[in-house]
Amino acid sequence: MTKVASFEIHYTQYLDASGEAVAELPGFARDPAALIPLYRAMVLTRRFDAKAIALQRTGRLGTYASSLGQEAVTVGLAAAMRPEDVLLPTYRESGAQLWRGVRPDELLLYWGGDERGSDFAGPRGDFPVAVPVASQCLHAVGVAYAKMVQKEPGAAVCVCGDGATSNGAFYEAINCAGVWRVPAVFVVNNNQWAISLPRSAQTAAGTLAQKAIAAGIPGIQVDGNDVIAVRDTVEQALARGRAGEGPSVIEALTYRLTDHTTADDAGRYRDAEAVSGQWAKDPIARLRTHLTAAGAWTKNAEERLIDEINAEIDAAVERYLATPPQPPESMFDHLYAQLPAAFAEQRIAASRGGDHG
Ligand SMILES: Cc1ncc(C[n+]2csc(CCOP(=O)(O)OP(=O)(O)O)c2C)c(N)n1
Ligand SMILES: [Mg+2]
Repeated sequence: MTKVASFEIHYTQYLDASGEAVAELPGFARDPAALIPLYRAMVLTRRFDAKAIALQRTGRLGTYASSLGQEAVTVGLAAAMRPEDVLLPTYRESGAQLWRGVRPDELLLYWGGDERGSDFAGPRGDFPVAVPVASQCLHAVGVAYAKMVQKEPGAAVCVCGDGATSNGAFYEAINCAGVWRVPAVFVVNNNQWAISLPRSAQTAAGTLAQKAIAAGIPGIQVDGNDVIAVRDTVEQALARGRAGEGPSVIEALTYRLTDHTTADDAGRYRDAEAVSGQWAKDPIARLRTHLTAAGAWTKNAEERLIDEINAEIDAAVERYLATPPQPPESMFDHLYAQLPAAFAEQRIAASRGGDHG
C-alpha cells in the first residue's frame, strides 16, 4: 500500500487562559496600547448583548442571539478585515458588525423585527444577518468570485457555526471556493453547540478545520477565546486571499456560555457545572489580565470604559425605542427589487389592514 494523502491541522494560540503569552506576539499585538480597541470592542459586545436580552425579556425586542463568551471570535475576525472586505455574518456576530460600523440602534432595529435594521448606513457592502444555517457560505463564494473577476480589492469573510459545517451548503461553498481559488475566508465559530446538539454528536471528524482539506484548501484551528490569535489567523488568511492564493477555513474554538437564543433554555440539556467551568477561559478577562500585567490597563480605565459604553448603548436604545414602527405592508419591501404581481396585490391588502382576497 502507498500513502497517497496525509494532512496536519495546526492550532494557534498566543495568550493562554491566564493571559500569559505562550508564543511571540504578532506585530500588531506587541504594543499593549494597540490592543485596547480590541478590548473595548469585546466589552461593548458583551454590554450590547446584555442590554438586548433585557429588552427582549421586557417585551421590547424579538428573539436575540447572544455571543457571550465568543466575543474574541467576532471582534478578532472583524479587526483583521479591511473596509473593502465583505462580511457575511450569522446571527451571532453583533461584535463584528459593530466593529465594522453598523450602529447599535440599527442592530436593535433588526432584532426588533424591522428590516430597516439590515439596511444599515454602513458598511454598505456587508451582508445582513443570515439565519438560514450555512446559506451565507454560498453567498460568500459568489461575493469573492465577483471580486476576483471584477478585479476589485477585498475578500469575503464568512462566519458560520460548528453545526453549519454539517450542512451541505458549507461543503458546496468550500468546494467551489477551492476550485475557483476565490479570496474568501470561512470562519467557523465552534462554540461547541448547535442549539441542544453538542459538538461531539455533530460530526465524527476530529476537527472541523480538516473539512477544508477535502476541498483542497488550508484548514487551521485557533483559540477562539484569544482575540490576538483570531485576528492574526484571519489576517494571514486574508493576506493569502489577496495574494491570489485562494480561500481558507479557520475553526475558532470557543464556548457558548449562555442559551442559544432568548427562545432557548440551555439548562434543560446541559450541565450547569460544565458551563461555569468554561468561564475560566473568558476572552475578556484574558485580555484584561494581559493588559493589566503590561501596565496598559487600570481599574480607573475600566470604570471609565464601562461608563462610556453604557452611555453609548443607552443612547442607542433610546434611538431604537423612538423609531416609529413601519406599517405592516413594509414586510414586502425588502426582498424584491421589483415586487411580483401576486405580492403587489397582497401588499395593497395589507396596507388596507384587510384580508387578502
Ligand atoms: C437551514 C436551517 N436549518 C435549521 C435552522 C434552525 N437553526 C437555527 S440555529 C441552528 C443551530 C446552528 O448551530 P451552529 O451552526 O453551531 O451555530 P450557533 O447557533 O451555535 O452559533 C439551527 C439548527 C436554520 N436556521 N436554518
Ligand atoms: Mg454552534
